Order: sequence, then structure tokens, then C-alpha cells
Amino acid sequence: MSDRIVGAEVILTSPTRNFVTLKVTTDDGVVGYGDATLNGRELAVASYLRDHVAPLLIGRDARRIEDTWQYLYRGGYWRRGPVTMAAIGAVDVALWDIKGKTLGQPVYQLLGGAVRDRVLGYTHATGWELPALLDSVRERTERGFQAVRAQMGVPGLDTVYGVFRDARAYEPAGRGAAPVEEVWDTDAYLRAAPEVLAGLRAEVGPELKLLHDAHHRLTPQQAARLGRALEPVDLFWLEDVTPAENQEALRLVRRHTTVPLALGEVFNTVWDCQRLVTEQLIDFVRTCVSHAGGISHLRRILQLAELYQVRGAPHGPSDVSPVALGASLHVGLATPNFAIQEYMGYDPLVHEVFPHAWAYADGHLTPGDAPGIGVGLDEELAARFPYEPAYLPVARRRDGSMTDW
Ligand code: KDG
Ligand code: MG
Repeated sequence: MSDRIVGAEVILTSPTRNFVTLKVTTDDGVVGYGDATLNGRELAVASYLRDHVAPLLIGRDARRIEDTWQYLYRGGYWRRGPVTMAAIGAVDVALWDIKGKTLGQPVYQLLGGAVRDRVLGYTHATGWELPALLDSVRERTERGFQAVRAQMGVPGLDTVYGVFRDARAYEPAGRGAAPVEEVWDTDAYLRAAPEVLAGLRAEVGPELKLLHDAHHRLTPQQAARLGRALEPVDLFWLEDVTPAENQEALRLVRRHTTVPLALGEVFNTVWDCQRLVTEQLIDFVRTCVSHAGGISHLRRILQLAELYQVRGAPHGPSDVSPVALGASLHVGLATPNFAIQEYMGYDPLVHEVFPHAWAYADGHLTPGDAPGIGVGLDEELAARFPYEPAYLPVARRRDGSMTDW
């Protein structure tokens, strides 16, 4: 038994939405999977893996997870960025999967064992106006969710990202050769959101954990105002209030509001998180196992965060594949400052393509006890759904200029 890597294959599939999966095989025939899906930029990561990483993996010792991470990160010279870090993340998760399968243990046991019995999950509810939103939230709480992210429409706009006028579940990316363009109006949003969320809190009572995502749309001053206005709603968190390239901006928000802040779903490395964590400018760090260098790097981020009482709350919309969700849950079960896992859910077909040991019950998720990550890939079924171009929408202000969404 030598654990040499003999195969590294990239598999694209689109069972209702696109996923990129790395399959690593050892000379013993052990197979490990890693998620390399980067919503709307799938082919870039697929090429990075196929053309530049897979050839380097052949012949390497699959047991040397950290050394392979360092080799790909430092050896690439061009560091960080979503494409690089998603590719490295896929390799890392696949190697943890192989290690677990080789040792006959679920990955959380290899990370030090469980520190909790199950991981709290939150899901998405949307409604254009309060009554529809309330229905959507109630449907989720009836399914056991104790934490719900609530998004509403904005009067005067035709569409708002992630919110449907009817009761359909939404998919963040729309199929087609180019992104859909939406119109955005921050002032109208700032008038609507506090009223709808206050109304929602009044209806659902004090216990339900309510979350809201502002999708990087606000200036620091607008974010501070919104945070203050939402204090009586007692949110579990307010997410992505402002783009975080300029991290100084969060200092202004913090000075004016005690609303808990969550941020980091677009971050890729511990260095993106360093300042916000060490200066305690956020309460929850949202880096995702598949976009931030895999299990090894997510653990590093959460261990830094633990020193500053910042908690982990990884990204988990439908574009984070069941492989990444499983990997995140192993980290969640074994990491003390892991607060909550986003779980948007998947189309039934996605569950078929990726059979998994992880499970949802009663508002919580568990990774299961299958060796490795515990998520497989039905390659025959996957092959029936080839990749189709799909993009997240883009947004313009009323004057036609581009804005964050
Ligand atoms: O691909 C990214 C989207 O899925 C993202 O918009 C979802 O903001 C999001 C969230 O919090 O899940
Ligand atoms: Mg978000």
C-alpha cells in the first residue's frame, strides 16, 4: 500500500445547476472527491485543475495533505484569488476524503473528534412582501429550522436578487450566455428592509434566529444606519453590509451599531480575514471550505478567529456542492467556534448525483460516520447533465451605472 496518486480527473455536471468536482484516485483504488465549483466561473477552475494541478498530483503521496497544500499554494507563485484557492480547496478536500477512507474513519475524527453532537443550520426564506415572507419563514420553521435568513422585495423594483414574487425556491445563477441585468435602488431598500424585518419579528416571536443579507450593496454610512435601525429586530446577524475590499469601512459600521456582523463568503484566505478578525470588526466569518483552500485552510481561519471570539458560519448556498457541504460539516462537528452552517438545500436530482452520508434533521446537520467525507458521485448520472453556461445576475442603479448586488 503506497497511497500514490494515479488519477486526478475534473468532472463537470449540471443537474439543474453547475458543479465542478475533482476526483483523485490512488494506486490502491481509493477515490477522493473535492468540490471546485465557482459560481459563474466554473470553467476557469476546471482548467486550472486540469491543465496545471492534475499533472502535478500524479505520483505524489496522497497522505501528505499539508505538504501538497503548501506545494500548490507556495509553488504556484501566484497566490490567493478565488480560482487558485477553489482549486487548492478541491485537492485538499479530496485528500482528506482519501485519508479518511484509507483509515476507515470519518474526517471529523481525524480533526480531533466531535466537539458537538450536531451542527446548527440556517436556511433561506424569501417573500416580496411581509405576508409572503412570513409564509416562507413558517414553512421553514415547520421543517424544523431554528435559524432563517429572510430576504424581501423592494417597492418600485421589478426584481431583487434572490427574491421571487411567487413561492418558488430560487437558484442564484440563471442559465444563459450572459448574466441577467437587474435594477437596484438602495434608498428604497433602506426604507423597506427595517419595516419588513420588524414586522417579521413581531409575527415570529423572539426565539427564532433571523438573519439578513445586504449583499455588499451599502456604503459604510448606509450600513451603519441600517444596523442601527435593525437593532430592535434582534438579528442573529446582518451579512455583507458593505464590500470588504476596504476593510477600514467596517470600523465605521462597528462604531455606530451593535448588530452582529457576518462577512467573508467571497474571501479565499486567512489573510483576507486577518484584519476583520484581529480587530474584531465582525462577529461571524463566512469563508467556505471550497472557496478558501479546503478543510486545512478553513481550520486555520477558524483557529485564528477563535482567539478573537469570532465564530465560523460557512457559506452554503446551492452552488456549494454536497461534497463541500459534507466537508464543512466535518469541520463544524470538530471545531469549537463553528456557530452555524448555511444550508440552502438542493434539488432532488442533486441528491441523486451526489449520494451523501450527511443529513438534515430538526434544524441541524450531521456529517455522518461514513469513512472520509461521506459524499460520492454517480458518474453515469452526472454525465447525463452536461455543463451549461450560467451566471449570477448583475445590477445597475437607476442611472444605468453598475452596482454591487
Ligand atoms: O454564488 C454566490 C451566491 O450563491 C450568493 O449570492 C449566496 O449570498 C449568498 C449567500 O449568503 O448564500
Ligand atoms: Mg451571502
